[in-house]
Amino acid sequence: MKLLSAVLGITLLGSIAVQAVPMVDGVLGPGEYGAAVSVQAVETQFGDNFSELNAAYARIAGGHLYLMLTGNLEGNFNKLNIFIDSQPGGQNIISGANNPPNDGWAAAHNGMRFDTGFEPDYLLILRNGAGKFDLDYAIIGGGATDFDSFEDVFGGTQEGSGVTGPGANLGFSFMLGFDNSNTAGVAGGTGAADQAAALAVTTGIEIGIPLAAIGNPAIGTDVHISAMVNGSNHDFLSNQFLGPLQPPQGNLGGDGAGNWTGGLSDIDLNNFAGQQFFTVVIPEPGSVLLLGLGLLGVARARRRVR
Ligand SMILES: [Ca+2]
Ligand SMILES: [Ca+2]
Ligand SMILES: [Ca+2]
Ligand SMILES: [Ca+2]
Repeated sequence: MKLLSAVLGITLLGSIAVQAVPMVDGVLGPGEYGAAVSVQAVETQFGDNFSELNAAYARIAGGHLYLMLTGNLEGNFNKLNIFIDSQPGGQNIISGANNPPNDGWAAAHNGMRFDTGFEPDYLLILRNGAGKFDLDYAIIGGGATDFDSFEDVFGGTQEGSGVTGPGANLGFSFMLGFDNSNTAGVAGGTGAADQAAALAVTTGIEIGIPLAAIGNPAIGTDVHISAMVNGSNHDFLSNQFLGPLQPPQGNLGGDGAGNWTGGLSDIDLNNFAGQQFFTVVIPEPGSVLLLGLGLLGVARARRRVR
């Protein structure tokens, strides 16, 4: 029984090391997430410590997808756009006509093409400035009212944490935290990022997204996510994407070469090396418990051998 007790102890420690659910406060806390699911590969040309995406962390727990993107978002209403591919179908090429009109995103994105295999179904838009932080949620390919806009989530400040009320159109509530204090991470430029520095950043944007808001993806589903910093009119892409662009790489702008063209119709992410999305797998419910039972099974087998 000694070995069994020891294994039980280890299993218990393992359960304690991973918290039940992350605290959505904009800080990558101990035990909240596992290893990064994506790390920045290129320095930022959109403002060092103003607009940079250092790394992404994800966790499925309590009916939510928790997402932590370490870095900064400039308080000039630059957009952090998070496209989520969690259902069959979707728009590999964004349509300017067949989308909700919120924040003017669809008209500006008309014709933008994602990497082959990435067909987003949902979009979150995050932005801050003038003493407030706003969040938009939209169904890609949805009708005129298939979105909700949540203004001033933190109640009069650009940083903090809060929970939105249920959306007036679609009824979902989102948890949101923003800590913009990072002064390290990737440097300014267009060269290769210092990935160790990127992984050392523990502050930024943290979101709790109800799984129901992304169509309740089935167990075992690969949810693909493409996050990027865009200009304040959705029409000038930075070089800060997760999954990352590859160095050397400057801002994409509207034409992929850093020029403003008034829209993103010339952007085709297939023309840029690597996948500008990352993957989160929907786990079995109670997989931590199953891991514990598995360890017990191993312990019992070992006892029989002895
Ligand atoms: Ca946290
Ligand atoms: Ca930096
Ligand atoms: Ca899809
Ligand atoms: Ca690509």
